[in-house]
Amino acid sequence: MLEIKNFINGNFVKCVSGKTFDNINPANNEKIGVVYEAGKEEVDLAVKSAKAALKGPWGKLPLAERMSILHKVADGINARFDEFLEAECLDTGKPKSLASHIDIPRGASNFKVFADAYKSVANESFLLDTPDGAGALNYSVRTPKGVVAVISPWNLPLLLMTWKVGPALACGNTVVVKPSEETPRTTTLLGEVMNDAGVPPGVFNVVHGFGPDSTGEFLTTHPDVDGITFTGETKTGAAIVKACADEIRHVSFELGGKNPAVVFADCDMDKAIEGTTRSVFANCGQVCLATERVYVERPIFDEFVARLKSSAEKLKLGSWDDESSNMGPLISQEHKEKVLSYYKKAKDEGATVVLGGGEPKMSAELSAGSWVEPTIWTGLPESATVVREEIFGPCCHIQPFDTEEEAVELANDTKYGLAASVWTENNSRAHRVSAQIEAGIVWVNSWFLRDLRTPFGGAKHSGIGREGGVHSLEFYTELKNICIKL
Ligand code: NAD
Ligand code: 6OD
Repeated sequence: MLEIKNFINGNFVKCVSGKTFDNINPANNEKIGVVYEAGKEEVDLAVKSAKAALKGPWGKLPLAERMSILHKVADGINARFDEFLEAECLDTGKPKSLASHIDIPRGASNFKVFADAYKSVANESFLLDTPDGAGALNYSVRTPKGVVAVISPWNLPLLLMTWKVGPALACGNTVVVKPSEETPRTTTLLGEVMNDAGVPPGVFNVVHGFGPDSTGEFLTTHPDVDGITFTGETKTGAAIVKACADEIRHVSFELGGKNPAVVFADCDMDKAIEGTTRSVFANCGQVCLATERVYVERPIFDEFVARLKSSAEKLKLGSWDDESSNMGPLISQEHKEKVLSYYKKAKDEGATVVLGGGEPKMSAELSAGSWVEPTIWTGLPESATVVREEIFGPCCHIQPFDTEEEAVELANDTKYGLAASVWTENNSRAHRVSAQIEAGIVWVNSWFLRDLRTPFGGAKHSGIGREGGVHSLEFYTELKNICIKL
């Protein structure tokens, strides 16, 4: 049985309490490893190691050397691509067709992109007139924030963790990462890659465990943590803010969503169906950017519903290593119960079930797994529970609309503001509608098309701050102005 340990100061360690929890494969609900749960003592050791490493070799490395080490980290992930792939797929159940195209390559490129981006970032300077005529020179410099706590979710474990660790290390910080308890493997494997790449001990640390009253809370309340970057549920974000309020912790939050797709009658229907099939069902709907509300202009409503149904019917649920499978299970039995409770609620509240709505029949080896059917509803009012709450499953509700104004209003009628997709071949409309949608990112005629130089984050309840490209500098560095009287 695989033992998954904490990674502290360059070493893999168990924990003084000896406390463990199970690592489960959600495709068949079988135990595939044991994870050592970090208590207060291990979290303290990890934070202290990170603090010491800031003052040690990492803090003193010339920029070019730091960036070259981060390139080696990316190369190290790619060199062990198959190991990362298997670890990610066993933890999540996701098909390798998905993880080999998205999760693992992005995990590697998150190090290269930020290392390259920060080599040539300019800072501002201003000459100030002074009464004596000699003037003063102001210029800004950026210094690392310090010890950064990275708390990551289970849906895209390596991708979302490295999306934060990459820029944090590129900016000269050190990190203590707490991956989701559901998906500890790839973060742990990254410890080996860090050692091989020559990352000094203490720069990258991993502590395993849960949230409240466990590793996550011990980390976010540790007095030597300088900033917390978190991806996860909105209510967890709120709990973290409360837990670290007394210490005035800097936070960067990427939170939940209830993302709309707006499909106009002038769209290219083939593209809209292909894109919406991905945006609703990819990763079994467990993508924060996923579409759960689809608004379709009335003249094409019936055709769109019929075609999305037929496209979703072609999805093939199966084991991660089945080359033909393109949909995995949900992350856990607990999440399956949650998603199925929404499926039931949709029926109770009067939905027309266009597709799915229950549990699929799987083969004997997979029958104990966390599988649910891809599901499409129509006919619910906007007040229905499944139209308002984030489900994080492979499902959507489709609603007709009559005017552009109505479409924008419907899209914005949510407390969330993470992402949206607009499907139209009318360029003016694309600009006009995108500008009015309250979201951190609006895709036109595409979905999850990522340029890592661009700002990424959520409006409203979907987050605090933006990361990506130079925007990550705002969180991962302290910007200081130096004023020299001439
Ligand atoms: P979650 O909030 O349950 O857990 C995320 C992480 O926080 C885990 O590591 C967990 O152990 C930890 N945690 C939980 N409670 C904590 C506490 N009190 N203190 C410290 N740490 C704590 O989220 P999840 O279920 O892992 O992920 C799904 C959610 O994440 C969805 O809501 C989804 O929309 C959101 N998400 C958002 C983005 C984004 O970019 N905006 C990306 C991915 C996922
Ligand atoms: O692509 C990214 O950088 C990113 N943060 C994606 C988030 C996906 C949410 O599940």
